[in-house]
Amino acid sequence: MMEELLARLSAARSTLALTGSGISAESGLPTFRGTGGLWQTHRVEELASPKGFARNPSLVWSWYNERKSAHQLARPNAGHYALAHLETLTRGFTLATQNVDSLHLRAGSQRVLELHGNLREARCTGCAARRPLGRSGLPLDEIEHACGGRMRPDIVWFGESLPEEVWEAAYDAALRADVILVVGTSAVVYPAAALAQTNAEAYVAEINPEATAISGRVDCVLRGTAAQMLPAIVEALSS
Ligand code: BV8
Repeated sequence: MMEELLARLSAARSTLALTGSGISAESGLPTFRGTGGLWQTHRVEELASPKGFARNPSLVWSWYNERKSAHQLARPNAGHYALAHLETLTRGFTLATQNVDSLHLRAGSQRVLELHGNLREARCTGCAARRPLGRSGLPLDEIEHACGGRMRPDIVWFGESLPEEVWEAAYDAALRADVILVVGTSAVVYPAAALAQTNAEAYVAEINPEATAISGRVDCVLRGTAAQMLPAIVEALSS
């Protein structure tokens, strides 16, 4: 399995990596659906949705402020750094992440598409105002905006479309990819999960300690963690 993946990566004119919360697990950040995941400990439909925000903006911001503080304390792990290194070793590399923790950027990845937004900024629901988030997010007494709108996390919630230019770039990268690495995602959230299945010609490799919704449809399964497998791939390509 690994040999063929290495050969394909070396020969690839274009490579796409699609990541999910699993790549940040070894940085100490909880995933969504795993044991102890955010969806186990929180009623996410109330928190990560436009309706939930409209109903109780302070509760939603308290949750995102908690996550923002955790992101600040977390550090990129060997998996994040390996993808940043892989970008320099392969041609036409694009990283599309579902994560909002900015750890890929902090690890030095350059071409990063944040499919579900990020927790670096808040934006107003009523006008074009945006503002950076502090280390612990947004003070709850600053949610209401002067225009009458509310500051919300710059995140894509369920039922919301992904940022058009980001989605177009990711979809185009998937169509061009000779190799698609799918790392640390349960592949249940669309349209992000579709990126792994859009291009029948691509060689798709999944890196995940557990089986996922697409394990039966990929060309290569590396059953291990991101911080184990990705450095091994980069090591082999660099030698
Ligand atoms: C959309 C942001 C068009 C918030 C998230 C009905 C109405 C409307 C839409 C839908 C509908 N029915 C279905 C849909 C589509 C819906 C969807 O996909 N629903 C699913 C749940 C069925 N999608 C949407 O709504 C999207 N928008 O479709 O727009 C539209 C518009 C209007 C009307 C109709 C359509 C928007 C999706 C974005 C939602 N936002 N989060 C936040 O972060 O707070 S989703 C959330 O799930 C996160 O973004 C997360 O990244 C994403 C995916 O989860 P994963 O990252 O995969 O995490 P998970 O815990 O699931 O898995 C972790 C994996 O890591 C596991 O496999 C585990 O084994 C592995 N792992 C663990 N440790 C490690 C590891 N791997 C490697 N190493 C390790 N150490």
